[in-house]
Amino acid sequence: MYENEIIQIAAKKDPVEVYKGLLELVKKAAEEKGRISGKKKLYYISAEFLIGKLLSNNLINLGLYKTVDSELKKNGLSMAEIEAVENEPSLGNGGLGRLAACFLDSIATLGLPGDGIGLNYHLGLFKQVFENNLQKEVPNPWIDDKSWLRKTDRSYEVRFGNATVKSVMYEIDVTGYNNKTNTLKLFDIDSVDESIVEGESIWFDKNNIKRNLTLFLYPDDSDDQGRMLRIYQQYFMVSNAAQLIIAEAREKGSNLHDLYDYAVIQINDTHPTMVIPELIRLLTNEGIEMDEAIDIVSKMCAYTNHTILAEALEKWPMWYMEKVVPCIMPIIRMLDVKVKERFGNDEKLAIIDKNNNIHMANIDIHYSYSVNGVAALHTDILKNSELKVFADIYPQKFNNKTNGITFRRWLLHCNHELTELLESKIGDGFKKDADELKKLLEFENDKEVLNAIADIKQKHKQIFADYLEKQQGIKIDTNSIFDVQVKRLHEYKRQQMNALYAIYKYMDIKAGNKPKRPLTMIFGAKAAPAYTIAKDIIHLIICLSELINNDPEVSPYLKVVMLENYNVTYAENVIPAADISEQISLASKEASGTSNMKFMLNGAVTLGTEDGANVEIHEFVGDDNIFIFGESSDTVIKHYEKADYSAESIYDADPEIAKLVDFIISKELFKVGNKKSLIRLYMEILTKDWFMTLLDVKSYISEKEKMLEAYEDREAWEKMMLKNIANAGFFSSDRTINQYNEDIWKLTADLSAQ
Ligand code: 26V
Repeated sequence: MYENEIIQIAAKKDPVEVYKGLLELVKKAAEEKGRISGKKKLYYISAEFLIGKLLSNNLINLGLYKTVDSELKKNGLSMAEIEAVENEPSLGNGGLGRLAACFLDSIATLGLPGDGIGLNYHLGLFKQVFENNLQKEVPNPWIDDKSWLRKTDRSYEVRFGNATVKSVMYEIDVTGYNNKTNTLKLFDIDSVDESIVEGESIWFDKNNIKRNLTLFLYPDDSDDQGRMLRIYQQYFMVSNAAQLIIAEAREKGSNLHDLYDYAVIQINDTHPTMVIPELIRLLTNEGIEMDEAIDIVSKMCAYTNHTILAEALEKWPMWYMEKVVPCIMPIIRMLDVKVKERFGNDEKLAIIDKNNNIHMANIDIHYSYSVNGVAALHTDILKNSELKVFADIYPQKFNNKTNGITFRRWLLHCNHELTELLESKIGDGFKKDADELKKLLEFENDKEVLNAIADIKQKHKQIFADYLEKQQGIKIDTNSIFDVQVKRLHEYKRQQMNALYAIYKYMDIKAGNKPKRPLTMIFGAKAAPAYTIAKDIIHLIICLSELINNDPEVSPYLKVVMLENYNVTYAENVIPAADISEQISLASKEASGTSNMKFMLNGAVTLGTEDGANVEIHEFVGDDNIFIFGESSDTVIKHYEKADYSAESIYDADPEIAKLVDFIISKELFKVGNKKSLIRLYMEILTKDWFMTLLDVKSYISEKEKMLEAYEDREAWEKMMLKNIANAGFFSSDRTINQYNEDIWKLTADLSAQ
């Protein structure tokens, strides 16, 4: 298919021209595959879709990758050169946005009619640059003539309190693997003005909605105006979604009384919550009685919770909402009154609380038919503690859907060598049925296969080392152990604990204990612009890398690397190269984690707490193929309940721990770092330590030492790698999406392409 076109495109030789040729070809091929159709359709509404670069992925899904790759080679080009032309859109913060992108891939691959709905942020999330060992945020423009966006003529009016805007809808094709396509629909307005951004910063006039509405993803919300802008964005997204859903259902013959037979909405965290009142409003405008409208909408909406952190559960002051979205306030009030009529004045169940704050998650839980968590432990915690009051009144609504990742991107695309090895040993059934990876277990004692797995890892360590050198000019030793922690920066994820390990190791080497093999500690993380302590932790890590990497006594044995602007592309490079996967959140706090699954699939071994999906990974691989440490979630939850955790008493009682913490304010670090920032972080850990770093730091250090020792038994380690790969099948997002469909969406698959 398309062979002649591919030959002609590859012959252009210029990477930009080749890229553009392939872009058009993919768009055409996707169009010719046809759209997935069906009476009932899923609308996956999400403020974030962290889609990554799309060219390779689309070529794989359309079955064109091999032809393109070989034609490029004939012309002296590499796929990597062509991929480098594409900008990576940064339309997400982290796990939640990347999950949405993996889900879209699986939905299309399974032939389910389902589109993503979101916003077309012009400058995305900020791009991270390091200056004076500190994070600085600059805009990340991505839209140009090389992007995948297609402008449509769909447009809706959206009314705010002080302005009315007209939307434009863009589309990006979502190709299914060997299947037809769905679309990601991104709404925007024509009047957005990138020139209002001040210089190379992320500052802009927050008042002018017509010019800033879709400028950035989650602009700094540390002030009222920033928070209000977020409500503008959210309402703009869902009002467009609601109008689109009604229009598409009508086109298919709905009389609106049966809207739930045509559409199901997955609400990705609370950001799209206002779709509930907005749909109710639109249906009543169409003459449907209020109670019936509520009933229809409740039968259409399902909500996914992605965090139990109280501070991350959105609640908006009523006066914001009155100002920004007055149209839906009467509906929200009424929804609140109905809850109070039915359940009394229990504050925990209220939509509008005594302080006139609107609790978005509570709207979702009362007025959807499904509420799910994203890993078994997370759902249990929701049901048994965080959302217990709700689980008691609506037990039938609560369910678990353990997250997953798309194997097309996180294996086929990012690790061609491993994919080929698997194909040659177990056939290619695993690409559609991930459970078939289990067949690899037959080879657990096969030296040739074990060596091949180790060789592939080594090859990727080299590829990553070259990439890192090109990106940041940093050289690393490919014979060292690659120990990787890449994820958003948050105290609960405890990058600071990993930094304390670096301090421990530095001191140990200084004391004369030279490790058998060098260790390369790799971090990648963006911190929210207003999250001071997170930025202090980044500062500490960069300072440690400066100190350690420049110390001739230590650097042959230890290196610390902070990846600049960690993004999907960086992830695709570093994950196949990792030996150790750091998943060290405070037990009970990480809802699922998804990088843990990506690392496992690529043969890294997990060093983790019993948190999120680590618990399920542990169950699948067994005690011998994972390194677990730290206090249990039950213990942690009890500490919070009793408020009896004190970092200071641990510090006082244990001089070894005190020594590590004290190093944060040592003269060595003051020499390379910012005193104020380091002292602030030191005080935070000593006097607050909300996420209990010092509770687990000792068991973390000893488990990590055990793991480094285990690495030296090469054959045993290779077996561990194999067992991790072989047991990763459950974590395919195809499995997750099948479960969403069977239990929640109940869509009929369009299998006409197969
Ligand atoms: C949001 C915020 C916003 C305000 C300040 C602090 C804060 C902290 C965390 C969040 C998290 C937002 C939701 C989220 O991204 N959750 C992630 O979802 C992933 C996909 O389900 C899951 O794997 C991660 O464990 C979870 O953190």
